[in-house]
Amino acid sequence: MVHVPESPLSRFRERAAPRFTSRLHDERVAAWLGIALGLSFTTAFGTGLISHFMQHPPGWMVWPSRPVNLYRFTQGLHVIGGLATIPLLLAKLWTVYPKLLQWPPVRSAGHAVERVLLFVLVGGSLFQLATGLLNIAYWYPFPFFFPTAHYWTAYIVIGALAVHVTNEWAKVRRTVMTRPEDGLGRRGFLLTVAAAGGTVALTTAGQAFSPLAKLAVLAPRRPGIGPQGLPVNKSAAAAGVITAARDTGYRLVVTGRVERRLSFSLDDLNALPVHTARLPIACVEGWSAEATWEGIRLRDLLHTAGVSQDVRVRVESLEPGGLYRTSRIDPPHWHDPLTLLALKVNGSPLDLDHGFPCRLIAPNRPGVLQTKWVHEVVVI
Ligand SMILES: Nc1nc2c(c(=O)[nH]1)N[C@H]1C(S)=C(S)[C@@H](COP(=O)(O)O)O[C@H]1N2
Ligand SMILES: [Mo]
Repeated sequence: MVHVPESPLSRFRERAAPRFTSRLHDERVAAWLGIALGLSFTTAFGTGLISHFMQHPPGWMVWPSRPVNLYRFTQGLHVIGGLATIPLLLAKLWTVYPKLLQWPPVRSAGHAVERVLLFVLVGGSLFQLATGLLNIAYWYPFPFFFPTAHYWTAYIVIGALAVHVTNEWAKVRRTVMTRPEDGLGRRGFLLTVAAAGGTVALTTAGQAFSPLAKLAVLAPRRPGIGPQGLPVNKSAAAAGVITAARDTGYRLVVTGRVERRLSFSLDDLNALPVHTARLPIACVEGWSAEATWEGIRLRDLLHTAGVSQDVRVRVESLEPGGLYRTSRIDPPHWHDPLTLLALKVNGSPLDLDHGFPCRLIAPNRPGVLQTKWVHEVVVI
């Protein structure tokens, strides 16, 4: 027998190496969690891109105004699905963390690259879920602008995910296709994780789906709670518009590339033909709430002013500053008969917090673009 002298390093390793006794640190659990995470991150990426490009469409991109609830659905899926992913990711990290301490840490150049990418994937995923969660909680303990950071990190995560899936695909397939010899605890663990994700979804889905509103204990905002039964994101006081909005000298003007410039007092607006639309406010934060809006069709106003069919329009708020004081309306949206300059909601004049005297409401459009306290329509 050859006696191999123990090196101090190997002795250290032996003592430092934790013993991973749970069977749940195994490939089968990791594979199923990986599949679930792959699907949820891909969904979040797709719905996130929709949200980004609806808010910042490049010149050539035109979004349809129907289906009315499309954005409400994609953004609900993005936020509620993202929240439900948190327990999945934590479970996956717990399952695979023994690999973090594997020895030797790198076996080859290729393995080194793989590990670096894995750190990028894990770090990026945690970053996306954490910043998304903080954003819907209106808590910004970080120094960067959330939408920009969340948007660009998404590309890093999806790239690292694509490489990871390519590397792991064969192993995952093999693992999930073979029958395990023992079912010991794995099924129970996976069901527990699924139940945790399901519970998060169930207790937040009510922010978008009113039949579940009573269960929405984890949702920061709920339909039905707020003036006129609608949540408020930015109040009139926070926007600094109270005086301007209450001013009896208020006028709504239609300007820019028009044949006739128009100007209306609030009484003039109330004398115009009224139309009704049942439409949701669908906030980027995932909550949404439907309401019955009454007001003037934007297209009627533009036709009266005299515009060509393909113009774009910008609405301007009385709000003196802030990111959401204006928004652009492209032809599919301003031609849509449901796009209104609303004067009433749920049967009474708009609350100050919902945009009195006049707000934009249009189908299939993120909440941030449903400009409140509108006083000017500019044809561009
Ligand atoms: N002028 C102005 N309009 C605005 C905002 C704003 O900050 N300023 N916030 C928007 C956002 S983020 C949402 S979700 C909706 C919310 O409308 P509500 O408060 O009537 O529910 O208004 C939008 N309109
Ligand atoms: Mo919003």
